[in-house]
Amino acid sequence: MDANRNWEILKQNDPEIYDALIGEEKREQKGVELIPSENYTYPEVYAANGSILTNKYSEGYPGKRYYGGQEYTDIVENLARDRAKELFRCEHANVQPLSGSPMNQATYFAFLEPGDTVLAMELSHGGHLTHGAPVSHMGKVFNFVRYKTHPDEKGRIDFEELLKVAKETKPKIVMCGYTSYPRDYDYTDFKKVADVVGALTFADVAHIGGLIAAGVMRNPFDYGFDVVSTTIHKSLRGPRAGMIMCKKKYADAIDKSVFPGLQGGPHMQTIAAIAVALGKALEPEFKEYGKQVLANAKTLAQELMDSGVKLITDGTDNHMMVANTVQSFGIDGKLAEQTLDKISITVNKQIIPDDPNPPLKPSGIRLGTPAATTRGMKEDDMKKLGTWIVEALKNHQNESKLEEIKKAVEKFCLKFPVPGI
Ligand code: DSN
Repeated sequence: MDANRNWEILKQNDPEIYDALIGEEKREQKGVELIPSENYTYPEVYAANGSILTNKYSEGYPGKRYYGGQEYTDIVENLARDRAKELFRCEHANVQPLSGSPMNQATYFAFLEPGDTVLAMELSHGGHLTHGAPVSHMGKVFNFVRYKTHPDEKGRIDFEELLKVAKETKPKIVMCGYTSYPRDYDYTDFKKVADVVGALTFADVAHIGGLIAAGVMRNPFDYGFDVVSTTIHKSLRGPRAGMIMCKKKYADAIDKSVFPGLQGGPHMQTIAAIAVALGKALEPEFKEYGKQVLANAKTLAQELMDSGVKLITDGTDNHMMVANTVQSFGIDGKLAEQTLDKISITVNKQIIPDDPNPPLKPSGIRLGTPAATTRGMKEDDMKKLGTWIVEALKNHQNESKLEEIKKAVEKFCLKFPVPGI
């Protein structure tokens, strides 16, 4: 398959966009993405996502649409839903959310009235903006009571305290999920808290959806969770999109909340690409991929810690780690991100628990291994990346040293092709 097939038309007719795409292609190939929420998708996903389905309006659901001409869109959406159900062992899947934030918004509105209470994780401790951060619309509509991780005990959540808070605040939803928490959850504890106060259980597994699908991290449905949301473009390696899975008894509420509650016409080309990615995740190789993502994360975390880097929670159980760059190198996360950009290693600046610094100049960076693993990198490669990262951050003022490391990084990365390029 030639993923660039349609680019010739762009080259002829829109050279400015063509040049930007070529630039991005080169950037992705010569460096490496260590942002834990990013990945390199499959050539088949590019094909489906850039397909003729872009032309079609399909409001509604398979068999119940508001427009004619749905014989092929119904096939596509049913395949995506069935593959999601098989992969996550769930009773119902809605594959229409356009991305992560809308999937969570639709979930809240399926079960809550404005002002209702949700128990969710504090942003700086690893939660997401849509888990009630005051700057998000969700934080204005609902009453989020936000819990924190324990500062000294490897990120443990104090469930006795959580139960006390739940009894006081009577949430309708007990929520767990994260974007910068390097540990796994024991879903049993969240379920116990929710059961005591009669709340629904909702896990946002946006980051680790692929690792759950691969069977290498716990699946909230195995612990009786009611609703689980995930993005498709992170560890699942699919197109940019979200999906909501739930018990059958909540299917109607979720479906109505996504459409017509929040969204209009679904992006059928993306739903075709979701089906493709979920099909890939059902293949045995995906299990190996998941195992390697975790093994790579453990190795990179150990390499960094052995070099004296302070990691939040002192390690990782998943695909990501958060490093305190102020404590480790005396530089904020913004400067650390810019320094690593100079050596073609892409990470993102990151707030750390109760960060005294602002989000655009926080105290840390976040790193993860899903994308590097897709390129075929293994444990020894993680050790090399770890060494270059530490060397660069220690020498952030030495431009010639950074140039030297960049050359080594780019030579190394070119040995690992980006799928579809
Ligand atoms: N932007 C995603 C992430 O990087 O984790 C979540 O919003």
